[in-house]
Amino acid sequence: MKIALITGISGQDGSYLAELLLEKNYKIYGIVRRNSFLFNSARLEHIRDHLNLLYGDMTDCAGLSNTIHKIINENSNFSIFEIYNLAAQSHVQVSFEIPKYTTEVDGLGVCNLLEAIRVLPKYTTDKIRIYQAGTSEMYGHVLETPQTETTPFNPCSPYAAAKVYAYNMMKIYREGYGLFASNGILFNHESPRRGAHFVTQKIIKGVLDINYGKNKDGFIRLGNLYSKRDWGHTKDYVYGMWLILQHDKPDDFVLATGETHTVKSFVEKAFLFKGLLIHWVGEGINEKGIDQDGKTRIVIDPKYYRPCEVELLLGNPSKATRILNWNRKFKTLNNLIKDMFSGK
Ligand code: NAP
Ligand code: G4F
Repeated sequence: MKIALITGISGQDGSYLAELLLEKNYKIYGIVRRNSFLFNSARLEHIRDHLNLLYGDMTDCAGLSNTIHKIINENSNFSIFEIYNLAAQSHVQVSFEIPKYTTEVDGLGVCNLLEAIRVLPKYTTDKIRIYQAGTSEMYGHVLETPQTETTPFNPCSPYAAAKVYAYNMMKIYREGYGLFASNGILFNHESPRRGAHFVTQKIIKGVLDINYGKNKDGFIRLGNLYSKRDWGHTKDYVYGMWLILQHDKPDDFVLATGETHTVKSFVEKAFLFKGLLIHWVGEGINEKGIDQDGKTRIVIDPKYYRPCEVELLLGNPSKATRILNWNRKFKTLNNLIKDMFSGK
């Protein structure tokens, strides 16, 4: 019997990964944070009855340890126990506002998890595999393009610094204690379930609101239009996470599309889906996106600028393609945008 624990199961990636593992007949546990209503269940409603959800928080080491013991005790005959650590304060700009909290969850949270596993008997740890949700943000001010598994990290946000710590802890516990501990280095991935404050979803929802006359201003406020991102579809990336843990040994893998686009280009493509052709006037904070009828659709709001910006992300996924046979179903940025508009 295969069992899995997903931290961050209520998030974008967690919900798609849970669907994938259900299809593969895993018994799934998930850690959720209590909130004043119950927990954030919006992305899980359709599969809620098939999941075993437990309250927990990455900052609570005793709680994590108890959870892992409980799962092992409930499933004494398990063959493999896969742990996907997806929980994080995942917004880069927010990490500048709450740097210590971000470090505690995204960095020290991984130490808490690894320690909870390390102290288990060897015959148990030999059946545990851990995936850590590493990120292309770790490359920061990039030192090489395209970025691969050997490109040095050069983080430029509290979020990225915490993720580099977590990445290193995974390697240390792999090399030092022999744990099956693998890092994914995932480039940006999006979907209809993407959080509303990430740029792609903000643009898609903004275009839809304009289209349905729900946006009184008639325009979207954005920050840096010139940063470049390697955007893929989340469904392809959670499949890659699963493949990483099916490999015969623990290792680190880049998952990316190998294409990069500016935020500006994403804006143009998204508006074009609804028949609006955007051209640009002005410079810097006065730059505007105007449609074919002369209506302003994009304005710059400096509040969305970051203290440090990752200007260029472009990943080379050839190691994952070659070793894991990872292939993407969503081949183009337009495929992704179309699916995000579908809202499903
Ligand atoms: P997301 O939608 O923001 O989901 C984050 C999840 O973490 C949510 O379930 C959230 O719970 C949970 N969480 C936050 N703080 C927690 C805490 N203290 N204890 C326990 N759970 C906590 O992020 P995502 O896009 O699915 O990303 C999943 C992981 O991949 C994250 O680690 C992210 O940093 C990493 N990553 C994402 C991308 C990407 O492009 N999406 C790329 C590379 C790496 P609530 O629902 O209660 O908030
Ligand atoms: O959508 P974003 O907030 O994603 P970002 O910062 O690349 O981080 C995401 O991808 C990482 C992987 O590389 C993950 F690790 C991380 O958890 C998260 O999922 O911003 C993308 C770009 C940035 O350059 C930002 O400055 O869009 C630019 N941008 C321009 N205007 C904006 C906005 N970003 C946001 N969120 N909101 C804006 O109004």
